[in-house]
Amino acid sequence: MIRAITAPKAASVLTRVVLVSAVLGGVVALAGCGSSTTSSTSASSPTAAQTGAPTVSLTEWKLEVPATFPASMTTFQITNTGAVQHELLVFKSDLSASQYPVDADGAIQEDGAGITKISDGDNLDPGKPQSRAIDLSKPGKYLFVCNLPSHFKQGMFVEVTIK
Ligand SMILES: [Cu+2]
Repeated sequence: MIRAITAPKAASVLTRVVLVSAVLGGVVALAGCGSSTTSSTSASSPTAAQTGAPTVSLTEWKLEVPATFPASMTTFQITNTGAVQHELLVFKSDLSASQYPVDADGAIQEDGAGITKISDGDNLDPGKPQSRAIDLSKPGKYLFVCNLPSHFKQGMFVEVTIK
């Protein structure tokens, strides 16, 4: 602060140069923008892939997530692109999905024998994304699943291996 006050002339010259550059730069940017609007519209919004966060996509009746990860504590971007509510649960277990304990309706018994629930969260309304840190620091087999009534039975799960 004090140093800036002792050199007002240098500062004002610099300011002018910066302003002129900004104006010129703005004109160039506008011109460039005008000529390329049609070709660049699809790349305008950053995706989760670009920011490095893995995504879990939920829809009827499918859950999409990469099947392997390196062991880590990872923040996932969870999206519901379907028309009804979904949820994301993560279990750790040596069992394969077909061996998970289920109730009479085919839903996973979330505190059943042989499986450990490591992540749960609010149900996701259609179009409402959720960001959640999930502890995948231990190597092994995991199940990413939507366990709303009948959703597991209809195939909303992915077996994930952490290495
Ligand atoms: Cu679901």
